[in-house]
Amino acid sequence: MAEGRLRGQPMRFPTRTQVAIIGAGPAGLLLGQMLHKAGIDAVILEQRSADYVLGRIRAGVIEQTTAALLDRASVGARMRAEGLVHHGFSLCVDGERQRIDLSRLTGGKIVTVYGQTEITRDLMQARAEAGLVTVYEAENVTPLHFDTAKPILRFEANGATHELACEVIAGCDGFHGICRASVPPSAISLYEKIYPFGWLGLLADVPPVDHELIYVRHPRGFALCSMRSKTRSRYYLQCDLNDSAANWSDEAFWAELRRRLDPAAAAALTTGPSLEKSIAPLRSFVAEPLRFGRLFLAGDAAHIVPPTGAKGLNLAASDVHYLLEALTGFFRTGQDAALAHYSPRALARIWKAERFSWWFTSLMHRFDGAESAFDERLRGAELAYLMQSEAAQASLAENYVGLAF
Ligand code: RFL
Ligand code: PHB
Repeated sequence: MAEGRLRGQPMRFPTRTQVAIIGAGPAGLLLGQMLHKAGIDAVILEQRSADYVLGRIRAGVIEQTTAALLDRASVGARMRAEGLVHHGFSLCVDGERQRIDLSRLTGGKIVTVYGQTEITRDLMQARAEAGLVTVYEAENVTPLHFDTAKPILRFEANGATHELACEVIAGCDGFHGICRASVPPSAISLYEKIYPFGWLGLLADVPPVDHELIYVRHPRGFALCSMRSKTRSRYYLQCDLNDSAANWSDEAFWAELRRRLDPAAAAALTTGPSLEKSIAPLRSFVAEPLRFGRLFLAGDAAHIVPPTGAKGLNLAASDVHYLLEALTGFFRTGQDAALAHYSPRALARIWKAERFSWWFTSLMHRFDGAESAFDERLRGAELAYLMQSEAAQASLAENYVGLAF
């Protein structure tokens, strides 16, 4: 693995590649690995250090299609060995629990609980073992000339300015990245919805309260009981958008979580010191299109979903699947036409995941004054329908395990 500031040594930076990838999150690393397997050369430029990227606590639920993609990329072994296969999860609505039997409702499908941090680590390791170049701590990365067949990435590293010539730029640089911001505003449409609350997350080395996830709807607000392993738990509480994690002692977090759980779960909850506590805002966002000449957006650079349906990382993976097909077609045929399908194909799946994530978020959270009494009654009816109707549960399950590519 090449690192811009590795032990302070000067290093030779690559000057040419087929695909220049910006961002070493799951989208960029998975794309780099899939391209490598397809015999296509790629260089990744990442603004942060590898340790910083690995320190971010994010997604935890992997769809079956994402898991299959990780297998295809030859990075699925540890996920298969250490990931937890989940056949269902629970909804807890105002103290009443209903199990959603994912496998029964979807003809045998499952999800795997395996942290984004671990996927990132596996991808980084595969990249290092294959001797592929990732420039960490690359500053002021700038995509240039992507409206021509000869795009360039300019960046700074080790105190000097460098240029990387390429044929295609993959913008895998997350929501705050430079790629989407480099597109002329007249060429892009942005669709956005901001929710009036956030999620306060806590990670702790305590056994999970249940062997499956519990999504909790409660008059005090949403809560989620998740996990990373049989000994590491991840919990979330709906919180005020302007709240700060510093306002929450561990004791206050556990007490509030206990209040929102049903009595059996509250009694079973094991508490302990937090390893991490942070607040994330909730947002729905889509950029259209995803292609601008030779610049392609993938993952959070192109779209954001609120985390309620656990779709963010999985959507990044499906983008990579479609982008890989476009790029392998392009490098095989040399024809730009092969690149045309990426944006419409990826967007069709993205909007379905946006719909599901918005629906599940709207259903499970407390909206206070942000909705009318009529809307509140409708939401109550929809929750009651979901708790009773197998057809409604089948729709939830179908979306939760992930729609087919
Ligand atoms: P990432 O993971 O944000 O990676 C983008 C990478 O690009 C780098 N970068 C740049 N590099 C060079 N030059 C620049 N100018 C750059 N600008 C940015 C960044 O440093 C970063 O390393 O995007 P990617 O790869 O598309 O992956 C998407 C997923 O990370 C994301 O969808 C999920 O983590 C979303 N998400 C969650 N999804 C779930 O399914 N379940 C969850 O529980 C969940 N929790 C979360 C989340 C996202 C969060 N964020 C973004 C605030 C919790 C949080 C806090
Ligand atoms: C998580 O474990 O971080 C997680 C799980 C399911 C979600 C969101 C987050 O819907």
